[in-house]
Amino acid sequence: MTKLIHFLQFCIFAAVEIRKTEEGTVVKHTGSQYLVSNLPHWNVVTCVLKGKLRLKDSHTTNPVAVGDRVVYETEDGVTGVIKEVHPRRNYIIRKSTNLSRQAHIIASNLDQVFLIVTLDFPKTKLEFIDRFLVTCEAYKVPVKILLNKSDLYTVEFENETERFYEIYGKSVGYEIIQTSGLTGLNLNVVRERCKDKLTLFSGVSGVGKSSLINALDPDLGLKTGDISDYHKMGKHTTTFYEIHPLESGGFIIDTPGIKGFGLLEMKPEELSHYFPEMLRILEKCRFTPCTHTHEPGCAVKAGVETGEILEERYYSYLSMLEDEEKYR
Ligand SMILES: Nc1nc2c(ncn2[C@@H]2O[C@H](COP(=O)(O)OP(=O)(O)OP(=O)(O)O)[C@@H](O)[C@H]2O)c(=O)[nH]1
Ligand SMILES: [Mg+2]
Ligand SMILES: [Zn+2]
Repeated sequence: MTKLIHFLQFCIFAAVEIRKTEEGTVVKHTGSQYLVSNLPHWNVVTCVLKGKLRLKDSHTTNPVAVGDRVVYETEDGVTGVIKEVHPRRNYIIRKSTNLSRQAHIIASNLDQVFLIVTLDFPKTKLEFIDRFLVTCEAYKVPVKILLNKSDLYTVEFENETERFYEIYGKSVGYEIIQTSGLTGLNLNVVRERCKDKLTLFSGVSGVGKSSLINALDPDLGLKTGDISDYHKMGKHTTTFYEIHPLESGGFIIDTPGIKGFGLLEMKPEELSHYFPEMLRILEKCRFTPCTHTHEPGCAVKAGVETGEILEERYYSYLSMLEDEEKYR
């Protein structure tokens, strides 16, 4: 009997010994599998989620997102089970429409976001850009704009390009980098900005996210798609969220093109805090809080009159405010 007990004790001890607990970052999520790596190194382990983690958070469709720091158990160093997700430093989240109950975490623990935008093939709508930027501001993730496919913007786009710089560069204050995956314009600037950082590349389908990442590091060989001639829209080629190591340093997350971008619940009086150009002057409004719609002595409305706040942005603000009130 004692021998048996000793044998059992040995077995338990051996099992505990073999099963190691490790930490890593989720670098890809496909269906039920999560690839986890010990960043900044690149030893990838294929993991599944422990049952109860799957049910943990009913407000999001994905309890574990790319970028999450996780604790997992592994016996062979090749496969493992995720037991715990560390609290997120930050994240970017979206609802597919204003009506959807659940939200999707795009990625977490980001150093910065590059919003990839095009003026044509496809044309990125200002409404989309503004909603995306508001989310970055609300979740405190630094964001830069890459104005991509610059090779296409010949003289007929001169005014549009200038206006784009006036709005997002001069008035709001974001850094804008003109890029082209095709000609290689400013790729060195982008490589420099990506060094030692985890950068999310996001934007609508077809703006050239995967092509740009390939141009930054041709060894990655990511799949790219066409633009439909008729609708001038992308075809949703990238289907997974995935972190890639860049040869020149840093890590980039390629993502599927975003379709709709419903805002998350925020208080109407809070929204203008996420428009940097409004945030700078809103303490001059006579009333606090002010929704900058009907209140007398409103500094934001006065700013629209003088051109300090640009009309395009103010209209975006009003449309988001309306949505917030409609879907509350
Ligand atoms: N003219 C021009 N075309 C580009 C450039 N970058 C990408 N393209 C083209 O745009 C199309 C879409 O490129 P992708 O890299 O697949 O776009 P994506 O943003 O990754 O699209 P999704 O994965 O669907 O979200 C392809 O036909 C590319 O050849 C560019 O800088 N200039
Ligand atoms: Mg892609
Ligand atoms: Zn006001």
